[in-house]
Amino acid sequence: MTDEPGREPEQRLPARRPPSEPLPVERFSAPPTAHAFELTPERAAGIVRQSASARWVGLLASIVVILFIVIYYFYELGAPLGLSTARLDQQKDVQQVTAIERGYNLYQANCANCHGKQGQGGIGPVLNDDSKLYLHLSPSYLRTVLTVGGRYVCGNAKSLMPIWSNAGSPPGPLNYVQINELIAFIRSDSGREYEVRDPELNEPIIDPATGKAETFPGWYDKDWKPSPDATPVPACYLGDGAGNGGTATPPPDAPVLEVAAMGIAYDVKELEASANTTFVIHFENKDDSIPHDVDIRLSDGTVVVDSPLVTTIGDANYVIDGLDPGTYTFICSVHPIPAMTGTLTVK
Ligand code: HEC
Ligand SMILES: [Cu+2]
Repeated sequence: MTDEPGREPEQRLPARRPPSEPLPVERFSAPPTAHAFELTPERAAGIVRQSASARWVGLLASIVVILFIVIYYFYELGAPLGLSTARLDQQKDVQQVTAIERGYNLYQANCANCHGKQGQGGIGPVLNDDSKLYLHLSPSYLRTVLTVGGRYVCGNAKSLMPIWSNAGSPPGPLNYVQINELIAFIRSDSGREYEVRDPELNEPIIDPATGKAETFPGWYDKDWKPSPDATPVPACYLGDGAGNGGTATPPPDAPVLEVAAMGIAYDVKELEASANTTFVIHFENKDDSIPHDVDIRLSDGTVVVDSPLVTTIGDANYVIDGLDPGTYTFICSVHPIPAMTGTLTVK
């Protein structure tokens, strides 16, 4: 509505009515029963019934409130006997899983070409190994190696492994969060499967053949304990004998077994030796800049012979004093993978 300027806006009050005759006042009267004070038995019973049901309502309401408090308490803090986990812990777990799944993608993009898709080793040493994850590859050690670079591992100034963290000098390509995600992935629970996620969309990658999300297992077995007589993992993966292979001169008449390594694989799977007789393993490394060796272990992992590494193309004679009869494993300590594992039978 538009008001013309200068004019008072119309007052919208109810229109006045002419005063009317006062209404005749009606008077009510109650029947005499309403004035009676005594209760009939039926009414008395009715009142008792009413108040009883009011108490019931009150009781039920209290029960509902108490149940709510109890249920909410357990919902927040977790039910007893491990029936459910606390909501806060659930949230933490979700965040941890997210970090691991991102760490997986970072690892595949930056590390897998040297350390292997499953961390089995390659140009770089094995990472996915119980005995290494147990103490050696601790979160703080991983952080240091990724900040200082590969030279921290064995003091090799020309290490192939660059600095990864942008906190290093010179700064690497990965930020603090990404380093944490890598560490979370390397130390992820080996008893669990995690989803492979598209790095860009952050959605699970569905395998068209099965219709299921692709998964990967964690690496770190929290329950793993080294056997009591196991040798601890050396600080430097090249071991104490870091060098260029065996130096011992074999006795002239000792039998010689030939083993070669190429493409991170041995060329033989089976070796045979006579019991209690000194023999020689002539080992030839054909992989440029990839260290290998031939250690001899029992089936439970106990090291019987710890041979020095041949760190690049070259060869070595490992002289082995007579062994007891039995079946042994010969294995590369840098790459304890099936391709670098074989059986030595001593008869
Ligand atoms: C160019 C190859 C290369 C790439 C890529 C690479 N590394 Fe390495 N890494 C090495 C080498 C070689 C060593 C051994 C250090 C040395 O003596 O030079 C090593 C050592 C390590 C070690 C120490 C292992 C031990 O036994 O102490 C860790 C941990 C490691 N790398 C993690 C990573 C992670 C995580 C990434 C990805 C962000 C990565 N590396 C990428 C080559 C590589
Ligand atoms: Cu090897």
